[in-house]
Amino acid sequence: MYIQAKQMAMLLLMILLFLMTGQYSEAQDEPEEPILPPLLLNCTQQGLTDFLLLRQETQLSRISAAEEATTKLLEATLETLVQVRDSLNEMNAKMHGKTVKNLDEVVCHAPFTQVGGSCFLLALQEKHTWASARQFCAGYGAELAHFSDANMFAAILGYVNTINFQKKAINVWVGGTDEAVEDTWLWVTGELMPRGPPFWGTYDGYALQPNAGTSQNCAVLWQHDYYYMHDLPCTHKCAPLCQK
Ligand SMILES: [Ca+2]
Repeated sequence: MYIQAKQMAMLLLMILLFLMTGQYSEAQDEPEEPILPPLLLNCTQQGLTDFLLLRQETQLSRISAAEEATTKLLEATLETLVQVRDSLNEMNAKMHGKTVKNLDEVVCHAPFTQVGGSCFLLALQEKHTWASARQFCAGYGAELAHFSDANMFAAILGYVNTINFQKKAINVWVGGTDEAVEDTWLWVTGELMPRGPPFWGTYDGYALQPNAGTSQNCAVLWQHDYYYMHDLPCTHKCAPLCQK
């Protein structure tokens, strides 16, 4: 026991001297060489690994921060674009509403009546040839009626039926003719007239108008066919439907 204690005291003394002098080296402490060098190597690798990991973490952190900033920028841009889109939609709706409102605000002076955004006059008491009816309208600064929109045509039929509520057998001149070139029907504006239904009617339910060749070159709203258009000799006497 005494020897072992003495040996232990010597060992402790050596360790103490080693710690105090700081003279330890791989060459000087041969007994511990097998243990310490690997530990030193491991520490060096661990330190390098830690350093690389730390650097990667820093880089990842920076990338993450940059991505977060980019995401916030994209979100802000998206929000701005949504606001721009909504503003454009709102402006478009306002412009559309203004256009419709303007159509409703068309002012027609008597004896003209506002129909579908234009001013019309059906002179039910007047009886004219087609050319004379056109002159009659010109006296009001107007033209014989011309239309290519089914909604406008429906509005005109409603107006004609309102004026002729007594359902007198009176036909109504509109501003269409194929006098210049047979079967090329033009409005007085020079525009091509629409063909077929719902504008043109039928004779006896099967003969689609116009169908009378060169003998009939002027367009009329024919009362016997619910005022659908028919061709008629331009010399017939009918009531003018003026538009301006
Ligand atoms: Ca004709």
